[in-house]
Amino acid sequence: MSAPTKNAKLLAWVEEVKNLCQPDSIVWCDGSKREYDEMVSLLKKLGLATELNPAKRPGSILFRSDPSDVARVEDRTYIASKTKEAAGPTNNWIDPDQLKETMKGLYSGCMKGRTLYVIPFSMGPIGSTIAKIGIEITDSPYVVINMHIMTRVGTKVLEVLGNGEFIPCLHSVGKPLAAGETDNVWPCAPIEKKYISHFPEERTIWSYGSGYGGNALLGKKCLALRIASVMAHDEGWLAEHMLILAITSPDGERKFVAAAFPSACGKTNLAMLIPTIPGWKVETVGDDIAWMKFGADGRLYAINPEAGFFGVAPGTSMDSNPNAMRTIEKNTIYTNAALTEDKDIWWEGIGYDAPAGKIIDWKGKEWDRAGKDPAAHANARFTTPASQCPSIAKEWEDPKGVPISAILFGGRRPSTIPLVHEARSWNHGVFMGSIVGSETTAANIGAVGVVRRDPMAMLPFCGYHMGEYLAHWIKVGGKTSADKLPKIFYVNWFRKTKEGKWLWPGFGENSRVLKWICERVAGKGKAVDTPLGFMPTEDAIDISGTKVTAEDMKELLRVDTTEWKNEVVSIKEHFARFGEKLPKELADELAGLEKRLG
Ligand code: SAT
Ligand code: MN
Repeated sequence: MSAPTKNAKLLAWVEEVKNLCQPDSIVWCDGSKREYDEMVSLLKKLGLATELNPAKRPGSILFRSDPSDVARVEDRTYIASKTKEAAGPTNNWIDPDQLKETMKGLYSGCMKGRTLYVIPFSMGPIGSTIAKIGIEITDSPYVVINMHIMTRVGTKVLEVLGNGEFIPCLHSVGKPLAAGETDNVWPCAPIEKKYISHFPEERTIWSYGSGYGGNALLGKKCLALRIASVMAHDEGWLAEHMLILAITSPDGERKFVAAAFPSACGKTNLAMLIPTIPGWKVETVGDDIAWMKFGADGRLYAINPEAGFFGVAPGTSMDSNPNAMRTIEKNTIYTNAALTEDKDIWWEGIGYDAPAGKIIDWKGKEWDRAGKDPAAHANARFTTPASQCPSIAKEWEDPKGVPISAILFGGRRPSTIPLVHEARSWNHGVFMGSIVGSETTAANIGAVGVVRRDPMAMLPFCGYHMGEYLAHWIKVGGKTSADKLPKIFYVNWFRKTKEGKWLWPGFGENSRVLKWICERVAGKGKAVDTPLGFMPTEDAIDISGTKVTAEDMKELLRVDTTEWKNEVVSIKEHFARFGEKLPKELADELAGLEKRLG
């Protein structure tokens, strides 16, 4: 096939990769439905994809990955900047020349027996000034179909690219085929040969050995967060691990909110929330990544650079997230879910018992219902088009983005952190983001109640020194007037009583907290000044019709000075990691908090 581009840099790169990886053939992806269907047929023929019951899940397929290839591999993920210092204390670093040497050895001949696919993709609406173009070269048809859903793929992207710049993303599953050999199981390389590598100065990504999620769909965490965070730093914007939602009050006032939570804290659920307070409406712009830039009016505008949702399946049910359940009714790729006898999917926490009959677990074996092993992998995923989401906001593809009025930070904190508090200023809000963390629970090995700090939920996704990243946040706040900046809030849906009972019902009831946040943004909303920042008065959050008592509310909003003094000690340890690079403004915020605590 002749190449559908004249971009010299792109043509030269494809030629170079072809010579290195030695594929049998090259296909330039056009992003069409026909191409998607052809890939699906191929994957079904190989036995890698199982077609689901068209009466129940039209257009949907199930994959089972290799048991070693089920999640992102953080300890095999590298930021190979020129110096170790540039990658900072929170990233794995290898000298880029050395890493390239090693990886070239692995890439050499790695696509033998396979097709090399060239996937032109746009992160963000095609042609938007905020969007970025990447080209992923991969030998995985599974990656091609997932990229079709998660990004905007195809010939149109090449037209917009012209002779311009793109981000090269090289991917191989790392499993060359011998003559006549075909894949009969999910192809990947053993863990010690997996590398998810980023070369931030060159804006380049090299991934080897994994076919799964964030390791292989290189537009997502690799480009849209790790590389984009470096570009955002240099160009004066923000690339963040945040959902974006629209919220409309009963009087029709509409605002946009972005929120950063570490993994497993309910970002997708919040993005698709159905409010329990009458008259309020929440709509979804994105569930994982936000790129935010200043508009001509001095406000921060956000786009969701993705086109689909790559969500965790277990725990997703008509109770926890009905909008997600409706989104995945059709045209969805499932990975590592269980398969029922009538060819539907099932997982733990789907809201109903596994149906009668044989269930095939995520490893492809008949599931033992009485046994200890789950039927679906805990990180089983759905890949589904955002356009199918019933709560999708009409602006979700607006190339200008949506103006952000509030930014929320949060994590799982059974104690210490109140239900909600509001920053006094931008810098104070950056401080709140910098101390985000989740407490380990009985489910984790090691001490219970230890806080794992995850600044802005970006710990695994920041492509450079975390101290400099925090300094960048401070700098962004100086680019416009304070009244134009989003207000910053810290939320905690996970506070418990001493007896271990949840104090807050969560899910749709979180709309009650969002309502107070909207009121604060509008200059209303009753609040008290506390050492932590502004907090709602005990009657400010509407709890009518819930099981939350006035006593619970008191506890949810309690600031325990002893706990907070311990928190300060823990924050000091956390900040010490950044040494000289800790912005002075954050040290000042910590000192201010310590003083206010008395
Ligand atoms: O596999 S991904 O990195 O895309 C998803 C996740 O880890 O949140
Ligand atoms: Mn994520």
